[in-house]
Amino acid sequence: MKHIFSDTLLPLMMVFCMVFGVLVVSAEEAPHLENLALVRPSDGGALRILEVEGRSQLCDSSGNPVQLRGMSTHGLQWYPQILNDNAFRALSRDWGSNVIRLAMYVTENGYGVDPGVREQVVQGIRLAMKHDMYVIVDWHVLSPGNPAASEYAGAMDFFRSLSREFPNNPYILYELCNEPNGNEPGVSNDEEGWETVKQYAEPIIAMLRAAGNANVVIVGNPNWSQRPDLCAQNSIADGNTMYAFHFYSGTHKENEYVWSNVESALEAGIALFCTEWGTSSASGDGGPFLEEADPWISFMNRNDISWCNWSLTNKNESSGAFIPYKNGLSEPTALDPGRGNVWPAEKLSVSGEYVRARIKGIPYLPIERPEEAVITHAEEGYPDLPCTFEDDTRQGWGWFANSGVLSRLSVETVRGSKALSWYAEYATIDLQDKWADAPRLLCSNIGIYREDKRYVAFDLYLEPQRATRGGLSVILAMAPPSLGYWAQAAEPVPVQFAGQDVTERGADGRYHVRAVFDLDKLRDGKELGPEDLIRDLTIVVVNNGSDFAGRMYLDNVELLSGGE
Ligand code: IDC
Repeated sequence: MKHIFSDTLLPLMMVFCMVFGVLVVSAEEAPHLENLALVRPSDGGALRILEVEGRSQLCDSSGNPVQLRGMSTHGLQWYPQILNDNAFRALSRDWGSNVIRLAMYVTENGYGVDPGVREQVVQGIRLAMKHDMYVIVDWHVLSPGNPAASEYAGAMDFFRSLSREFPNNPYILYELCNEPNGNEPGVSNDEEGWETVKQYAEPIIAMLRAAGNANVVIVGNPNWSQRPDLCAQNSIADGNTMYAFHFYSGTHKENEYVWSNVESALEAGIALFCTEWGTSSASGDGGPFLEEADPWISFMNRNDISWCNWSLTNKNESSGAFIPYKNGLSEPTALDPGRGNVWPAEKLSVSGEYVRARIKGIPYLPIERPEEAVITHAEEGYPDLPCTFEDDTRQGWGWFANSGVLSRLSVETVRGSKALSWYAEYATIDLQDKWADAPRLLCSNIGIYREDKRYVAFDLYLEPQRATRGGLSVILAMAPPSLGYWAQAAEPVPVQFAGQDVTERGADGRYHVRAVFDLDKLRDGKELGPEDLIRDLTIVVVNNGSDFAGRMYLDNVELLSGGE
C-alpha cells in the first residue's frame, strides 16, 4: 500500500492539486520543518557527546547525532497538574516530543521551601520513562542569580539522592543551574562570573561520575544563560557535559547578542543545548513573536541543537502553551486532557499551537481564532494619593497585563462617593496559582514614599450577583526598587461570605471592608524605610473557595499614620 501510494498516487495527487490550485505544500522554508524522526530513548538509549565534524554533538548510544525537541514545564510548585499520564502521552505521541524538561524552582516557594517538590520531579521522570521521552531535571536557579548562594545549598544533596534513586538512568539529563545572573547575590556577566558557575558545577559532576552516572549534564551560564561563549573559553573537563543557552524571540533576535554568543560557542566546538526558549519577550509575556522564532528554529535544526520550549502552563502569559483563564473571555485549558485524549488546537494558545508544529516538524497552519473585543476603560488620569476617583478618572490604576480579570474599569458611585469599579468572576476549575484568575490591579509609578506613615488603607465594596460560600482575600503589594521591586503585606484582608466571621452586609446588599495593611509587617522579613520609594501599588483579590460573581468597587486608597 505504502509503495503504491508513494510511486503512483502521490505524484498524480500533486499534479491534481497544482492544476486545481489546492495548497498541499506550505510556503514555509524547509529548515523549520526538518523532521529528523526524533529518536526515542527506547531506540537511542544512553546519550553521549561525541566529536562530529570538529564539533561536540549529542549522540545516541550507537553514535548517531540526535536532536531532542520538546517542552519545559512551568514551575512545578505552581503547575504540577501537568504531571499526569494523559498529558505526557499527548506530548509524546500527538506533539511528537522526545524530551520534557522538569523545571524545579528552588526559591519562590519551590524546593527550598517545600522539599516535597522533589516527589513531583520523581513523578515526572517516571511519566517520561513510561512515554518514551528523555527528561531534563532542571535545578531552576533564577533569583538570586548565583548558584552558590545559600538558597541553593541543597544542590549537591538533591542530585546525589536523585541519581541514587535512578542510578545511571539513560532517560535523565541533569541541568545543574537554569540561569545564573546578576540578581544579588549574583554572578557577573564575564569570565569571572562563569568561573563561579563552573566551580559550583564541577563538584556535582564529579560526584555523579564517581558514583558511576554517565548522564549528560547541562550547565547554565552568566546573564540568564546567554553566555555559552564564556564556557567555550574555559570548559569543564568532562566528556558528557553540555552548555545551555536560552532566548526569548521577542527580546533576543537573529544575529544579535545571544545569537552571536551561541555561534561563537558553536564554532569553538562545545556542545550546546537550548534548554529553554520562548516565543514571548523575556518576561514570559508579550507577543508571541513567531516570525522572530523561526530563524532560531532553523538555526537549531540545522545544527542539530536540541531544544525545549517554555512552558506548559495555562497561566495568562503568552509564552504559556495553553489557553488561560480570562474572565468573560476564556476558560483555562485543563492540563490533563482526559483519558486517551489530546488537546485540540483551540485549547492551545497561539504559542502552543506553533510550538507543537515545530516539534513535530509539520507546517504551522494556524486555526482561526475569535478576535478579542477591545475594552474602553475610564480615562487613565494621574496616579496620586489619596485615590478618591472624584475626578472621574482611574487615577493611574489599570489591569496588570496578565491579570485573570481584564473587564472594563469604570468610575461608578457607591454609597454617595465615586469609586473605581469592575466586574469579576473566578474560574470554575481549581487553579493551583491563586493569582491566575484573580483581578490584579496595578497603579504604576505612583511615586510615593512611606515617610512617617504606618499603613496603606482603602475601601473595597463587593456587590454580589452570587456569593454563597467561602470568601476572598485582599492582597497588597508594592514595588520598592530598594527591596528588589517587590514587597507584599504579610497579612491579607479576608472577606467571608459564609461560615465563620461572615463580613457584614450593608442595607444596599453590598459587603464592605476597610482594608488596612501594616507596612511594618511585610513578607519575607522585608523592611520598608521612610525614604524608600514605593513606586507601584498592586491590589489582588484572590478567591478563597467562593463562587463570587459580581461588581467590585475600590475607593479612598491612602497612607495613614500610626494614630489614625
Ligand atoms: C517566568 C514565568 C512567570 C514567573 C516568573 C518568575 O514565566 O510566570 O512569574 O518566571 O518566576 C526565564 C526563566 C523562567 C521565566 C521565563 C519568563 O528561566 O523562570 O519564567 N524566563 O520570564 N528566563 C528568561 C525568561
